[in-house]
Amino acid sequence: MKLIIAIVQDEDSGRLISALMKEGYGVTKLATTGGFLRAGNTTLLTGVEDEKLSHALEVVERICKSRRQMVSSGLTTLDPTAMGSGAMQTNIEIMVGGATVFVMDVCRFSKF
Ligand code: 2BA
Repeated sequence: MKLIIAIVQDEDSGRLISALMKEGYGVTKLATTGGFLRAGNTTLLTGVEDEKLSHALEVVERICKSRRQMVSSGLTTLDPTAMGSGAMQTNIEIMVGGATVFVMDVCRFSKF
């Protein structure tokens, strides 16, 4: 058995949960926060039999879209040592998603 840990954008999470459950997978949703953007994202836990892993990952790949996002490089202006140094706050474009996925071996699965 494998545990899929999929970090996805909030916008995709509802459709992904529905699609996974429709295909018969169990899903647990966690509200998480990305370290870089400090913004909310969603982490889904899905335990799957080894032979279903590829199919489950195909569902994740089909649903989760990458999106361009503008972020402020405002850290420079929050840095007090930068005050008066002429440091400018600029916007940079990054690509977020579709999904960041970790697959782990499950040594034991129990329901009590
Ligand atoms: P965040 O850490 O908020 O990152 C959001 C997006 O910001 C990333 O999208 C990436 O495009 C960009 N980014 C992250 N760190 C950067 C940096 N040092 N410089 C420039 N741009 C940077 P994704 O790569 O699609 O990641 C989406 C979310 O997945 C991340 O949100 C984080 O919550 C998670 N994630 C990504 N890689 C991870 C890893 N190796 N371990 C744990 N979580 C991870």
